[in-house]
Amino acid sequence: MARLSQTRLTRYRELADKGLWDINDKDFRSFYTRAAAEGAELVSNNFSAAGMFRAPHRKTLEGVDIALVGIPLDLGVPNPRPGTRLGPKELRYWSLDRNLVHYKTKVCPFDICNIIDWGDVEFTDDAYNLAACLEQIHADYESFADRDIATLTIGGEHTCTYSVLRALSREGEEPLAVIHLDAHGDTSTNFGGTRISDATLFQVATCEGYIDPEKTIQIGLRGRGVPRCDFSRDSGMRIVYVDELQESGVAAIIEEIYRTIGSGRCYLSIDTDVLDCAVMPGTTLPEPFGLSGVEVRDIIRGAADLDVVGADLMELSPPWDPTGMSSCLASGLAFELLCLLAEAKLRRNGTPKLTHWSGDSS
Ligand SMILES: [Mn+2]
Repeated sequence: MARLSQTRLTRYRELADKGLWDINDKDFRSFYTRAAAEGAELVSNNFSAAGMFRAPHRKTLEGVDIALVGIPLDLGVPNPRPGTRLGPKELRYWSLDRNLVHYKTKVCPFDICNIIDWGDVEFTDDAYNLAACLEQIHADYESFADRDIATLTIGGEHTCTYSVLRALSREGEEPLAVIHLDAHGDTSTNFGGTRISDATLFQVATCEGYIDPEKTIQIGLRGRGVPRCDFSRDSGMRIVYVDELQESGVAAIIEEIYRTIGSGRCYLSIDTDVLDCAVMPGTTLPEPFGLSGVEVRDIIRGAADLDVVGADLMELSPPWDPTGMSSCLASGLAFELLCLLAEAKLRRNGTPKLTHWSGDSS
């Protein structure tokens, strides 16, 4: 049997004889070496040790740039596919399998911003009452907005985004511009007999003055969402049906995003059902003929020059995702969102700040 020469075997064995983080890639090596030295849990899947994307668990908000937040809610989901309340838990699990340095851009969010895993919004009192839950979300997100903390939210039904937009909207400031990726417009009226739901939130947010419909672009609409887009169209939102994206390509749609959003503060909201049902069965209202994971990824990357002050990934529904691959894909998109938020926050801050694992762990 042919064997490699002893000289080559010796060389390969020397190359392989490295410490865990002693990796050639200097960006990767420097971050992981620092985080390990600070006591970050970089290997184990123990949630008590490692937060979402291995961020430190913190409740204190002083000096924080970005909070990772779960909203485990599906109280307002009327169809027979509940389960989004389990979205944050499953995304946390899959987030531990992602690199923390972007493999392509070399961006490490934790080396440019102070990032915490704040945990989940807790619904203790009035947990059966959707309106009360939305008030709880609003109260928590006001504490982030008061400190200019950008949030990456993992849902949870899309209704929750209403409370986030409400908290981000400030007296005396322009209403937010919105990039909204979804199979549905979510601008219906009184759908299912309630004013605020995952079918109406962008209409209500418009009518209450939180978002500017003329600076809102809805991407990926199709199927049962199409006949319910009257308010989107009539109020001046830019609607990109999935067919337009698939015919003209992501680059052309990114140009439309910049043209619609302009240079002001904007929010990026992704409903997981914008993805094709074949790659995203784990969502409340799956729709055929949707976007690929790569298309959604490239839209997120394409938004890199916008002033994004918050982002979310909603409607992830693990009970309908028996292989876990919907959540795996969602975790990859969530990391792209984290990089996007961190770079936008760095521009607003002016100078980089570090995430620290050592020190205060309250
Ligand atoms: Mn939606």
